[in-house]
Amino acid sequence: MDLPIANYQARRQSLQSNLPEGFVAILRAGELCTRNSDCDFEFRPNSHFFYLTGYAEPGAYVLINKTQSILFNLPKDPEKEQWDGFRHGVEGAIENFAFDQAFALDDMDEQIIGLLDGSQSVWFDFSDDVLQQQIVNWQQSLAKKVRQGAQAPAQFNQLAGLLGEMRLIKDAEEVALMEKAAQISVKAHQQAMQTVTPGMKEYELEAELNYCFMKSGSRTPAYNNIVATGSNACTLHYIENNAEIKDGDLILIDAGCELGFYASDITRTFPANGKFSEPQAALYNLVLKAQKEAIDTVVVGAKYTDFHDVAVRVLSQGLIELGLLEGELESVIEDKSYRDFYMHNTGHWIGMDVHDVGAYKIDAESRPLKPGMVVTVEPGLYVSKDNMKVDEKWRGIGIRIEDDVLVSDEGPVILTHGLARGVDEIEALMAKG
Ligand SMILES: [Mn+2]
Repeated sequence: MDLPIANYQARRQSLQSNLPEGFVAILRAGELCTRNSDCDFEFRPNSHFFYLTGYAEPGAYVLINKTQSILFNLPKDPEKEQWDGFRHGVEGAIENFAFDQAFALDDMDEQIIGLLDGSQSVWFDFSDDVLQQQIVNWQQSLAKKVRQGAQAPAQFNQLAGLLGEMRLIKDAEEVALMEKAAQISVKAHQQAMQTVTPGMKEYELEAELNYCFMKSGSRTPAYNNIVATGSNACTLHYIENNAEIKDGDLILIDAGCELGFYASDITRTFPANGKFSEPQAALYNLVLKAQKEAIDTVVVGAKYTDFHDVAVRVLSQGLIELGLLEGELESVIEDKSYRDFYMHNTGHWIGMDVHDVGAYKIDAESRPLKPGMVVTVEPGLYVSKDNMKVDEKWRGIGIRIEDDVLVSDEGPVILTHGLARGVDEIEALMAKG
């Protein structure tokens, strides 16, 4: 499900043409992480690293300079591979991944120190402390050899900013992959809606999601599944998923699969017994109105913050009309009293990471949307069960509706299309279950 190797090669070439003479960029896939004893967590390579290499083995490093890209990886070792699985090895890295050179990890220190000699600047992700320390060590080893004629690079530059900008704009193949991931997640949400019955545990619905993801070609969710029944939905990152689903509850599911290292991210909220109560439907319809108007604002040239502002305006107006907030619309927005019910932003970039890279502001200003950007649009309302300021009928209701939206010259494109959103649509889908 990965992209063609030529795509990763083209990204490295793009980096080579965008960075100055004498640059050296270094990235790493990351190491296996112990769960306990000799059992590891499932490995997923660092997204920046994978974006430039297409290479998913743990422990690997890549060095890119003006003229070549060099991979450092685990060498072939039949005995180790018998236990831990296939390795591409040094030859395989060159043959199958189009690197100019490759070396075994054991040779990395010596090779990198040699490659840094005479270079001007080293580019890496400053958030990676381990890599940062290694780079300082390599640079220092070289600096000790100046009297023998070595020339150590004197500049360190943040690579993450440039890669963030590259990854922010998705090409057609990336969009196609993201739409595929989105459509698997659509199926999983449909399955969950059609399977639920009061009395189930939240994790039983989570099982439906994971089953559907994996049966459809995805190896893993893109983030921890949220299956929150009743007032659990008011905990924004609820992942315990072990409560019993009660008749009359709304269930909020925020879940999306990862496919080819690209994420999808969907939230739906639906009634456990298949029928929204009147107060549930009133708040639901308000969130839906906010989502629809926000999505209409995801257009080329709009500011990134515009769709959030639209959602806040619609939600605030509705909260006043339903009697949950008092006062004039402008003052509710101004004094942020809507935040008692809506305390998060309306979306985020999405790509290889569910909360994807790329700056939200340029020169302290919210940036304009461009074709190829993908955002989530996810307004919600959360009425604490302990909120004594509102009528009892609203308490404990948590609702969010989230879709993934591509910015395009033809207007907003919902990649998560086809999933029931309206009250009638959801009830009809659940009745068929
Ligand atoms: Mn999201």
